[in-house]
Amino acid sequence: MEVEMALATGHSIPRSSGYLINGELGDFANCSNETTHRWQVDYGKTYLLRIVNAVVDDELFFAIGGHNLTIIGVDAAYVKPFTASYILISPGQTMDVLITTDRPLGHYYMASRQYKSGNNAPDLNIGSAIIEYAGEYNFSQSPVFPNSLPDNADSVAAINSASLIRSLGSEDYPVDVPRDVNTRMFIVVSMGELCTNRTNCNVTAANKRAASMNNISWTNPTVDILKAYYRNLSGYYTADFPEWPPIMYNFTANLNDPNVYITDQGTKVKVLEYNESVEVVFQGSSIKDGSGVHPMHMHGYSFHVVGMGYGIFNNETDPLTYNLVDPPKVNTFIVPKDGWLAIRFTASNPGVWIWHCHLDGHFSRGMATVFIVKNGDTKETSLRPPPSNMPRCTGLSNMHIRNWNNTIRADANEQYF
Ligand SMILES: [Cu+2]
Repeated sequence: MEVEMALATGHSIPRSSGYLINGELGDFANCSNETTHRWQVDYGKTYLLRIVNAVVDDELFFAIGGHNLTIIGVDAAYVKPFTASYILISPGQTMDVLITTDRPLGHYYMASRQYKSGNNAPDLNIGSAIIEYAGEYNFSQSPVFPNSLPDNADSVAAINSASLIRSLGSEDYPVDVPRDVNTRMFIVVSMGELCTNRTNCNVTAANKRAASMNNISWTNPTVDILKAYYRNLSGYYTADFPEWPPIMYNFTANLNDPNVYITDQGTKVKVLEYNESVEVVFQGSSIKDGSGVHPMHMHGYSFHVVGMGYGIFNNETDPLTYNLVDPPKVNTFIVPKDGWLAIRFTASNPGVWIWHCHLDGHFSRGMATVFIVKNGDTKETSLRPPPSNMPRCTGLSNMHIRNWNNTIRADANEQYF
């Protein structure tokens, strides 16, 4: 309810009371140190940790007292192993991490802390769990805390961590990053203000905070796009998502100019041919004091991160720095605060796929769009039709699917196909 009210009124979504590790707040929360998650390990072994950031609206730093982390996989793909004293992990991102239990017998904290990239106050909560070595020993001190856990606002630590990720890119596991690009898009991800009518934008009371891509704030249609597309139903979306922002401006300046912050609502999609190779450069923006990272997440695909940098993307010099040798292949990656991210993918998975910032406070306000990828020429390269026994959503007449402003857009018992 609080979230719905915040979205309806344009305020920030409320914060949770703390960060959990395997369901427990841990020793640094006031109420719960008796139930802190504990994990017993044997000395001299190597353990695999599968870590997912399931936090709704925050990037996290994560570290383990006294132990290094060896990162071997990201988003279910192997990476060149690298060792670090902490990681940055985005909402929705997954990491496979090895730790070796070669420290003195004792107790060690694993701990997570928010990476605060925006201009709001940091969340000082720490989520923690305890690793306990098995065996006979006297241990009376507090568990060892990871001093390597970066401070909340340490953007250098955050971007350094993200930039260490590389795909295997070896002879046995070559990269399949597109070298020739058919379609290029430049998408500015920004905060903004929504008008009830773009021609009447100076009615301040009617304005609402929005998040957008190329000044389009995504609006859910009343009929799902997958259904509308494959059944040729018109009127539910338009295929005119812009490849560029409406105007170019000083993206990293905190401008307060309606020409750049006014945002349209729309259900605008980008249509791609089967197997088209696509490059998208996401440019972060500071307008409306909205600078911060955006963990961009794509459904239906993993994409290659070919470049990342601070400032405004330069389309002549920055492509010269692209990594086409061992770019990470992931489905979520951050656009740095006041920076840019360049990704490439081949549109080989037909269907209707949403792209969105994985911070729910931004996603809910419209930082999303949809790619429709057309079928190929063969049955194997085409989306299969829905099965004849596709269940209908019945008996859920009390459930509604809601728009961002809390109005009801559809009943959940509407048949999907
Ligand atoms: Cu975002």
